[in-house]
Amino acid sequence: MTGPSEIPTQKPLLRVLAGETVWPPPMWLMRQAGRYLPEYREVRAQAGDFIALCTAPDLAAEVTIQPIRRYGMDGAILFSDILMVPWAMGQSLRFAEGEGPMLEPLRDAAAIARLDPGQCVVRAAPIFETVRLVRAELEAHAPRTTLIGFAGSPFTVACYMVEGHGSRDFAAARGMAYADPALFGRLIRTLVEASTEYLCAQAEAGAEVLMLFDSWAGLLPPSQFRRWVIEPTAALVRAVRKRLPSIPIIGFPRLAGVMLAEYAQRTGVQCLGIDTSMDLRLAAAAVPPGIALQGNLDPLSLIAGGMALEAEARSILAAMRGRPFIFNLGHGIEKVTPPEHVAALVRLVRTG
Ligand code: 1CP
Repeated sequence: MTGPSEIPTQKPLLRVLAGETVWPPPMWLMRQAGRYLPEYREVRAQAGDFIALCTAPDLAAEVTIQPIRRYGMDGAILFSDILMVPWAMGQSLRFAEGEGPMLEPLRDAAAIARLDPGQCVVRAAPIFETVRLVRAELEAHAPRTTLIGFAGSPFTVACYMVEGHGSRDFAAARGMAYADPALFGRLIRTLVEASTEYLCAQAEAGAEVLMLFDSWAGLLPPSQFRRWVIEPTAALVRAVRKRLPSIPIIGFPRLAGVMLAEYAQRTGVQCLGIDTSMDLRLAAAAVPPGIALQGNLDPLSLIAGGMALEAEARSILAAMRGRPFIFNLGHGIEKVTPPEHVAALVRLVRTG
């Protein structure tokens, strides 16, 4: 006899994260809710600024669901941003139109000491309400779609916090890591602490999977990668698992290159997000077989569409057949992407 706890989950994305091969593979796209969708632009205009949108549960839930309604994706990613953690710890943040995020840069011990990690889940309460609303909506109307919560990894979030804005090389942040590793380490530990609470609160509100975005991991040489990416990520995964032993976690150490294998072995994640630059067959050979892979279509091929898109998508499917795999992009969708190209990609992947 099979008791209720032994009935396998039917959601394809959760099956893959449990180590099963599901074919055709489940799919979703990084930044699938966003400006390439006219229905998103409409809600965005209603909300006013970006932080207002992230902290208005009805509106944030609506934009989270939009790509599910349009394409029936297997994963719905919470609509929020990795910089909402610094914001919730009290660092000033604004999203300037056309310029990206602007934070009051943290450059010394006093500024880092002013952060309030205990405040994070208090100020982020509207985000957890969004998670509750989305989960209820998915259960009612898209029961096969898995809700993914997320945070930035400590290193990538620290990059923005120290630098104050996006950058090609995050020289101020990486400079601090060399010149004053004790201070940079304090910031990283603060982020591990706040992000643990923030991710657990998302899971407790209904997120079924958690993803860690480490967009700038690839800037680091190996010794620094171990210290600022692998160790803090492993600490974060351990702390989350202590509270939620079975929550699947996807790590995305973008441009990690040859460090991918060590990241897979030492952080404790169930799935690796693979960026556009990585050969999927090499990634598969480098990581333990129980770890699922996710990726890695070039977002530019999705803008082009047609034969270029078809060739790229088919080569990914061929490389990953027979393996636990989630189809995704290798980086976020671009805002000039034609929505009908996304529809064509979904049809292609769904027919295997
Ligand atoms: O006005 C707008 O519409 C703002 C554009 C925008 C959007 C749609 C930003 C500003 N953030 C987001 C949402 C977002 N960001 C999501 C949610 C949903 C989804 O995936 O559908 C997620 C997961 C993120 C994650 C994020 N934010 C990352 C990691 C992934 C990546 O792209 O590398 C990073 C680095 C950020 C910072 C950020 N937020 C926004 C921008 C333009 C940036 C990049 C800044 C830069 O470095 O130049």
